[in-house]
Amino acid sequence: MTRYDASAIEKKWQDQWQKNACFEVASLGEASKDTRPKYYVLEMFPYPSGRIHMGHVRNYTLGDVVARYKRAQGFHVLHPMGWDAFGLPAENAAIERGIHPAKWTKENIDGMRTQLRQMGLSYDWRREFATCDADYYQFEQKMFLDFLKAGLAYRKENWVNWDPVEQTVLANEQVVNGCGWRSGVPVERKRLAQWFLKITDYAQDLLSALPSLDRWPDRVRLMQHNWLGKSHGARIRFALAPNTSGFDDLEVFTTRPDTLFGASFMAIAANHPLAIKLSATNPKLAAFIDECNKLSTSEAAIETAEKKGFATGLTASHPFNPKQQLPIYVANFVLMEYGTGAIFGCPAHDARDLEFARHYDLPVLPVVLPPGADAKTFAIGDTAYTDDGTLFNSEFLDGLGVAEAIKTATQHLKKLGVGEATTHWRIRDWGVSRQRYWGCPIPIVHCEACGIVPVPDKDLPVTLPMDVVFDDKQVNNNSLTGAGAGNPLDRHPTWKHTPCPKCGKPAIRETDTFDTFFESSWYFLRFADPDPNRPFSAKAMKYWLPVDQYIGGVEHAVLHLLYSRFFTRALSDCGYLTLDEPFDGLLTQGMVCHRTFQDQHGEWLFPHEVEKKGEGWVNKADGKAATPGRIEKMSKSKRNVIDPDHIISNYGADTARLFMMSDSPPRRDMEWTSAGVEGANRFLNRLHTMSMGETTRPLAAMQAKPPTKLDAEASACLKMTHQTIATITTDIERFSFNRAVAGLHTLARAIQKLDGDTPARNWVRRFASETLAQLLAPIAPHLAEEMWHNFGHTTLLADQPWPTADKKYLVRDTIDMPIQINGRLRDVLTLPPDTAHDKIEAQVLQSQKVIKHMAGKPHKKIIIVPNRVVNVIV
Ligand code: ANZ
Ligand code: ZN
Repeated sequence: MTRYDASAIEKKWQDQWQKNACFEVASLGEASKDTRPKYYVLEMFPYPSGRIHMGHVRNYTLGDVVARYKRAQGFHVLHPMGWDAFGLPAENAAIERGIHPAKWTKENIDGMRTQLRQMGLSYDWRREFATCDADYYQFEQKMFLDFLKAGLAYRKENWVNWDPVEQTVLANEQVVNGCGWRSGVPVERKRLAQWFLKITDYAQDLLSALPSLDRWPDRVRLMQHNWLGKSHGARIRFALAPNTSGFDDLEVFTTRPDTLFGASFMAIAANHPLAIKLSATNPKLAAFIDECNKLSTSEAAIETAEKKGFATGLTASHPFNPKQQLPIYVANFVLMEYGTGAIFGCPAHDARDLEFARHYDLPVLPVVLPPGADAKTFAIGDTAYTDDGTLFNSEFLDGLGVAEAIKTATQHLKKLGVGEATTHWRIRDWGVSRQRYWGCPIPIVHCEACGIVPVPDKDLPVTLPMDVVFDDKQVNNNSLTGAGAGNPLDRHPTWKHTPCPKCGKPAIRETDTFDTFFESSWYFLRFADPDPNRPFSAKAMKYWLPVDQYIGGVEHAVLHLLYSRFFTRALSDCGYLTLDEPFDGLLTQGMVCHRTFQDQHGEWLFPHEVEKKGEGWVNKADGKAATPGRIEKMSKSKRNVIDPDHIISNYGADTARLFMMSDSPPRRDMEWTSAGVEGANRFLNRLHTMSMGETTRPLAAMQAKPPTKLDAEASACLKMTHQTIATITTDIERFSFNRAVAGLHTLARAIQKLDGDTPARNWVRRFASETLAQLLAPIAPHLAEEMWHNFGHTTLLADQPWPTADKKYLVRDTIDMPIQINGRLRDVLTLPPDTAHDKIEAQVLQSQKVIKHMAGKPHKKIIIVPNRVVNVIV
């Protein structure tokens, strides 16, 4: 069989689609006059790192299947693409290779655009933009100033996560297991003045709206729920001895006021005002505080670090029993940024407190008795008891359950005037300042006389200077933020010097730039109306938003997806649009995996460096055995990567797209295999050959009338074609693309089985083959278009409506009826629908399996649920 020339065919149809502007969406004025219902499908836009990888191929194919399908279904589809183009790799390229970030980024975009075009994706390329263009980021400078006016942005000095490799601040969301999300090295703590966005103002709303996102994966909603982290608890003020360094009491936040009688110590954060005060006269404490400050603020880092404390020598009184004095420690596991920066420790019922208590030999008194345990003998060993139970050792709380005891204890505290119920959020405000060059400049001027001065509208945008010097070694101590290393803006001879917009005296520009998540928090709005004169119009938002289907990686569950929900609300409050939730449906695709291989020395091998030999694998280079390892997410470090270019040039984009969709459902991880690629390619070749018109299986003329009489085989093929339309339609609606591909295979086989040259058969063959091309089109659009052309059409398949199944063919011939005996499945009978009950009974009682399981006993009753199930009661 000769292979079809994928590269020629694919190029031809890509040119045709472009020439006919098939996927271009009219600008708003005309677009809103379109009578079709709108549908906005969007894939998370890529960072222009250089080349596309298989994760991109999967993501964009998924989006393209949805977009092409919806278009054929009669929707007015917006399907755009652009570039998330600010970020650190561009700066690293500048440092390592001396290329300007702008040039590096542009070249990468050009390369990747070519690759995406080769994939035949149905984008409206006229809407493309890169977030590093001043045309784009000018608008977000204005947004930031609007946020500032609305009190949604503020500047504050505080402790931040500092990535020592990237030389910049990271948001909490960007610290993974205590390490920088990109650099992978442990994050340090540093005190800096930073700009923040008040995402906490929206915490309750972001939480309350989660249940309404019913087309989002539960997993993502749960992650956001936990990230927002609302907890109910109490604030309690513990009295200190008079004249304790100017403090009267120590306020703590707790979720467990019920455990107060088990308290054995107090602990405060290293940066708690009391600790700082005490350290002024205590060098040892000062040294301990320094040590704590090296530890990152991330929860994971704190969880794994050894729990250490410094005894201050001070004590606090127990609120219910003022005679009991609790020693106060400065402890490395208490965060200043959470609650009040102070806790009471109850070792019996909190794991960290227990670890701490064992280390410093503090009492461990249990106050919650697990169900069924004996109060006389129950003791805490290595693990704290954190579940529900009955209070004991707790005076007036004894006998209560945990929830009741929390209420009672809180009421009591309130009566004493030392505490009250409160809610607490885990989420903190979003720190958006980054000490980097390749980002959007923060439009602020610092003036000695006037303080913080927003750049006036008439002076916007503040553009990045192009003449910068990269030198990560050079540290500038005059830096305004104190974090000069790594930021060429800081060292630029002129850029940062500007007259104060207010008083005209010499002043200095903010040299920090925005976190790149700033750009991705509103790009989906811009796509709907990329007008040079405005960020977007409210009218366009009303028409196109929300995004009907968003598709991307689950790794963005709490970063990008939460920021975007916040941004949409904040922009709405600033009058830009009227919308809360930007993404109506969300599909998070699984990873593309591949087997790993190692050579004799344990070095990783690329898949193309090995070949199968007998049962095992060998290294092509030396013929020696290669060790196959686990099937893992494709990653450069383990070399288990396949270059999409290689697949596209050898097999064509359609093969890559088809295999991507055939292996597993989109949400799950999939394994890329060469056998799978070969299989997909063989199938397409078969379809191509079929469409070339074999003489033994001719097609009826294009306009031929449907025959009045069909023989049994032709009729079966016609029926199966209609059934396939119905099932593939449902499969695509449910994103069961792998099932849709299986359906295509079945239909192709049925068509090939139908031979013979009679008018009836020729007619059915044309109908079935054309339908097959139509159903294939969202997944393998080039070959489908070629088939359409080979069948004699002069129209473009991309413009054809989706086929509809004729209901009269959807009636099934047989039904599988499960047969249960006393509720347990024992057999399945295949019967015509609506079989008479006495006939069903007779067949059931003849079933060998039923006879066996009844073991000679008579049946009491046979219950038949028509066309569903039969239950035999014995
Ligand atoms: C006493 C106690 C007893 C607690 C007990 C727990 C169990 P969530 O649920 O995450 O909100 N905590 C409060 N502030 C803290 C800080 N700044 N740094 C470290 N830990 C802090 O956690 C609330 C619990 O975390 C609080 O309840 C407090 O310990 C601790 F059997 O108070 B608990
Ligand atoms: Zn001034």
